[in-house]
Amino acid sequence: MKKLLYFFVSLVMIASILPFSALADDLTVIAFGDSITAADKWQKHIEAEYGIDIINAGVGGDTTNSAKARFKKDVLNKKPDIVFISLGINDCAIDMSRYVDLETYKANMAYFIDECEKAGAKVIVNIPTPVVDEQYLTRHKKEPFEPYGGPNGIVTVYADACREVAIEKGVVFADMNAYFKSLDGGYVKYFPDGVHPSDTGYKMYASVAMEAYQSLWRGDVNFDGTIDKFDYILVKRSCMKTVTLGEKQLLSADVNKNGENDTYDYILIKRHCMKTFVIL
Ligand SMILES: [Ca+2]
Ligand SMILES: [Ca+2]
Repeated sequence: MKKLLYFFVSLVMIASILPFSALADDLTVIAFGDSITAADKWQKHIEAEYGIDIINAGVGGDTTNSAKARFKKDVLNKKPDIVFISLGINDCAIDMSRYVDLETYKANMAYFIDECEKAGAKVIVNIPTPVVDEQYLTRHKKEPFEPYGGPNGIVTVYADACREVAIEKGVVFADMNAYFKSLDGGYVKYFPDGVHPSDTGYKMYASVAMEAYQSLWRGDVNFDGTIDKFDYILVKRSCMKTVTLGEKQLLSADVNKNGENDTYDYILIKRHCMKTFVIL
């Protein structure tokens, strides 16, 4: 009798899970940014490796000001579920007319985040990558950057401001700036023209972006916005091979980030539900 009851309870639970599984393959993901995004290279790495299609809404040379003019058309009107926002390097080109001052940059970033969230989308902010002064200065005047100790000095100021806005707004960010700067042997070799990543650089960029993407959904395997017993059951059954999870669900299910769907994952989800552990 107990077994039969369990069977029916399970059926009800699975039925309530199924519609969300379908949703997993219908997510509209947009990358909104400048030339680093317009090149469509980091997105292609994500598509190839994880099967996640990303709409390219990048325009070369864009600042947050110029991108604002096309934001509604290129982002909001497409009804996105997830938006990567990747802007800032052109804003801080202090020697050029397109320069956007720091306060305006912060206000624009906050505006993009707010509008995406109002439209029901989750946001991932890609913190601007560092630049290589020597190559950068072959195309820009040197003097305006001197108060900042060079072009990368001002990029760092904008990257820090970008991170602050993301933290203030409570959205996920992919810290490209900190990541590249922390590499053994430095970041210079990954930016051959001083600004745009090399093929390897784009691959690294993609892995940092993907890490942020995964953290949006970690533990929330049925994508309903909460981590609860349904997620626990899904992951446990996936381990028992009585349920097959989609690719995106498998990424969300890997709570302990070891690249596998295993016992630890559903134990952590259970502990999260019991409030003895917090999935970040
Ligand atoms: Ca859930
Ligand atoms: Ca795992």
